[in-house]
This record gives sequence, structure tokens and C-alpha cells, in this order.
Amino acid sequence: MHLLKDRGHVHPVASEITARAVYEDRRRLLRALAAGAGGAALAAWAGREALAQAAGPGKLPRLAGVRSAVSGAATMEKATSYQDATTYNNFYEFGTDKSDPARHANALKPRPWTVAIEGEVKKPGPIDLDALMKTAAMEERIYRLRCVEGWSMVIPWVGFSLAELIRKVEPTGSAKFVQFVTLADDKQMPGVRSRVLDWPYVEGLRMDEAMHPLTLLSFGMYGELLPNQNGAPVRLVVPWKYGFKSGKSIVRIRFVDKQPATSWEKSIPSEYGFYSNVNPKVDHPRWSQATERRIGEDGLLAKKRDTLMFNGYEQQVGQLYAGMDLKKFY
Ligand SMILES: Nc1nc2c(c(=O)[nH]1)N[C@H]1C(S)=C(S)[C@@H](COP(=O)(O)O)O[C@H]1N2
Ligand SMILES: [Mo]
Repeated sequence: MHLLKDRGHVHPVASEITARAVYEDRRRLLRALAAGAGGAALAAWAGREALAQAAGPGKLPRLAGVRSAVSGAATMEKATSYQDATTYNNFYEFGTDKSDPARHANALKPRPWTVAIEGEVKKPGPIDLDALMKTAAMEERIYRLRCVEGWSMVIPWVGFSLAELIRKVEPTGSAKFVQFVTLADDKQMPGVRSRVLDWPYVEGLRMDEAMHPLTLLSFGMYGELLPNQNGAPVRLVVPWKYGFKSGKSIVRIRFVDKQPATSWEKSIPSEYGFYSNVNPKVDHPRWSQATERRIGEDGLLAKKRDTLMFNGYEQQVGQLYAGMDLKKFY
């Protein structure tokens, strides 16, 4: 993340084809809401069993019967192009350059795959990926993801709230945090041979953050299975936190009683905290977090966008941090 400079990578202008229909639909809904016809519009929206329409290039299997989540209407922005979202990535297990994951992640075998449920739960044990995917109905949710380095994307993710899984495995009263452990296999992941981080990549959430409905356990994007470079076969998307909280290629979900170690905090504690909520008012020690560049839309000379508190999800998640000093708990 902080180790490499952006090499002046020039992003192509986003193509117009992405998620056009979905975007238009949502715009219509928003206009109806603004005009006061909210209830009726929302009912019509939900009633038509809206199927997700954002389309990938058809390289990977499409996920069937994915619903467009009404909650996804919160982000009405145009999705980043599939091309950009799959070629400009952070996934250090495949290298530290933004183009490394797209080049090397084809070595990853996302099937067969199991996720181990461990720790303070009444129903621990391994869950096979296919069973895991049937935990709840898949939804498409268009979320922004803001990297701590200053770039952001808008991606139509497919998955369901992590809370659906957590309820099924029944955490005990001692479960206060959830730790996510991701794959570290040097046979599939060349970057794991470098010492850039202490592998495996680990991340964590407080229990109420993990249970928040916005926290998505994701299996796909643009209507298709996740490409390897974006975290196949299963990753987290925590849209109000910096991107590194959204661990990719998860193999263990551990319920614990104490705040767990996380990779970036272990690596550079003076720069990365456990919470890592997107906050334009709290600078990274070496750079400002006040603005961001939307990948694919903003050329290098274009004006940056203002970064929003909690990445624009303040209304939904601000309450989780009521009374906390966000400068101290960054
Ligand atoms: N296992 C693992 N997960 C990871 C990372 C990583 O290096 N390894 N990088 C994180 C960072 S810094 C970001 S910004 C997001 C990027 O997700 P994307 O490539 O799908 O946009 O993944 C996060 N998840
Ligand atoms: Mo990131």
C-alpha cells in the first residue's frame, strides 16, 4: 500500500456499457423519491423482483437469481468499468504492483474451497463453499470501496450480509470480535514468498460491525463469480472502511473475545489502526485523506473528489461509533 508509488498509471476512460440499465433504474427511483412518490416507487421496485443487471464480460459463470437490493439504491453512481476494477488491484499475495494480481492470480484455484468457522460459536466447523453460498439469497449491492492510498471504485458486488452467516453459526456470549484469515499458499500465490507482510493476511471487525447489514460477504461482482484478483471465491466488503479491511480469499472466520491482530496494524502500528473507518478529517501520517481519485473516471489532471465521512455511509453506520474519539481510534 504505502510501499510503492503509483507509477503514473493512466486509467482509460470508463466505458459507457457498465450497469447502464441498473443505473437508469435507480435514477428513476431516486427521482420518484424526490417527488414524494417514495412509497409507491419503492413498492414497485421491490415488487418486480428486480434481478440484477450489471454485467461482466461473460468470462466467468453468472450467478443465478441475484436480486437488486433496495438498500443498494444508496449509491446511485455509475459503476467502475469491469476492465478497471479487475486490472488495478491490491492483493499482495500476488505482488505489490497494482497490475500484479491480474497477471498472477490465475494460479489461484478457488474450488474446491472450505471456510472454517472457529472459536466462540455453538456451531463451529468447516463449511464447503457451495453450502456457504446457499446461506442466504444473493443480492447485488453497488458499493464504493475507498483504498487508503487515495483511489476509489464503485462496484456492483454480489453476496449477502455477513450477519446471515453469523446468525447461523450462533456466536456465544464471549464473541466480541470476528477475525478473518485469508489464504497464504506460496504454491498458488507468488507474493507470499516475499516478506512484505506477515502471512496470512488477517483482518478483523468488532461484532456489531460484522453484524451490520451493510457488511457484505461477497462471492461475485458484475453478476458473475469473483475474478481471482478481486478475492475469489469469497471476500468481505466493508464499504465504510478503508479497502484493506475487506479481506480477500477468506479461509477462516474466527470468533474471539479480544480485539484481534490485523495485518496492517501489525506491520506499521503508527500508521494503521484497527478501525480504519474512512475519515477525511483524519490524515494518514504521511498523506491527506481528504480527497480521492475515482479509478477510470478521473484523469490524472482531473479534479479529485472530496472523500466522504464513513465513505458516504455515515447515516447507516455513524451510530456504531457514537461517543468514540475517531482521531484516537483511527
Ligand atoms: N488477502 C488480501 N486481501 C486484501 C488485500 C491483500 O493484499 N490481501 N488488499 C486489500 C486492499 S489494500 C484493498 S484496497 C482491497 C482492494 O480490493 P479490489 O482489488 O477488489 O478493489 O482489497 C483488500 N483485501
Ligand atoms: Mo487499499
